[in-house]
Amino acid sequence: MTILSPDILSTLEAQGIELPSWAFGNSGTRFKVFATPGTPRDPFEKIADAAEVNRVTALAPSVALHIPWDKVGSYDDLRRHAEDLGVRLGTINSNTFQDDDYKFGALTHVDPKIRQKAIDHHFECIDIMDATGSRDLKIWLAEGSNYPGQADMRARQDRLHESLATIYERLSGEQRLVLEYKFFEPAFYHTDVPDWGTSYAQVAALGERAMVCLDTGHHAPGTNIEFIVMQLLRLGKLGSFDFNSRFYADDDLIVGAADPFQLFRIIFEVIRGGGLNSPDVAFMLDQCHNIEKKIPGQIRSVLNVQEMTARALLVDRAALAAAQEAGDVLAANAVFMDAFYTDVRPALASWRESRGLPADPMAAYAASGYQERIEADRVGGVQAGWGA
Ligand code: LRH
Ligand code: MN
Ligand code: MN
Repeated sequence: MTILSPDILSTLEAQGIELPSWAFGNSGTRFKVFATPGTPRDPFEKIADAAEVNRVTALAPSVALHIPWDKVGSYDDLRRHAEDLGVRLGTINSNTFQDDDYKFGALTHVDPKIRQKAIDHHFECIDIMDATGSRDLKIWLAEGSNYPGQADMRARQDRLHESLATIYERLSGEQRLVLEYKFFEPAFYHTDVPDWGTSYAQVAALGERAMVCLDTGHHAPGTNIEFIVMQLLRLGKLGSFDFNSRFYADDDLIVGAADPFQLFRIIFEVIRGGGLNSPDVAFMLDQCHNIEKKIPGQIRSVLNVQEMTARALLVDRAALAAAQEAGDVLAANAVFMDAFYTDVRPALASWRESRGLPADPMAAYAASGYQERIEADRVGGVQAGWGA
């Protein structure tokens, strides 16, 4: 007898988590980038590594690209390569944070020529989306100022709106724009899109196909992230997640590593708000594996999301509602915590086996020989992009 009902299992079966191509490249802190043997040398190898994660978990059907880190001569070839390996190309992430011209801003810059350059970069990303069949253009802006008085914050919001509107108009069909927020870094005084409210205000002014991206590592310590999830779902504006975990700032650690209970609470609100397996809400990872091996790091990550989803699906919602309505504080909390404390790992392992998947995907990957093969074959890997 499994503790996971057929309903829960079919919900879990439909779950898909998008992997970031840059998780497979070398990355680090600003102090040191440790080279990892077997690191992909081009986007094709990143896709091959991502496909390994999907092969042992059936949880990761798509891969997000970052431009220009993942520029290739032919996106048709990259798309076919992905499809041959059983995955597809997902979100296209723009990058306006590694060009000297953007030192004082990109989409918010005072100089219209610099703004146009940044807009043109997004047009290029949309052309790539047309070739890859990607739906989402994800924009994170490293824009802001370091010193009070340095910038006209209000004028920058106005220019941001104009630039985003120009980019938004270029989208076609089902394509969407998702705007990611982050409270600081690289700017340390003000950031132009620091919080969900600003992202919401900007995307609401664009239209229906503009949504907010919530990166779980982008909030001040102590922020109630699940409240934001609830609110954005309530407003119909939660477009996507960048999942990772953090102890201090934007640590980009394995999701669920720092605070599994927070991940549980977030996923509970996703379920409550109808966002689980909804086409409107993309589940993505945004992580860097600086010291651990990258492919198992990603396997661990998607398994953590699956495990917390299973636990959150176990919450007895009827009992919870009854306790809430009765004002029974302790009973409501107990219902919630019972689900969180349930060990679903044995049930998930036997369910995986029943679907022809490895019961323990981490062990299956380790035994597959793939890691040894890439370490022997690949020399001179590329960085994830931070220093490239
Ligand atoms: C910014 C961010 C954003 C970038 C990624 C590499 O901190 O979360 O999503 O695209 O990191
Ligand atoms: Mn992110
Ligand atoms: Mn980040």
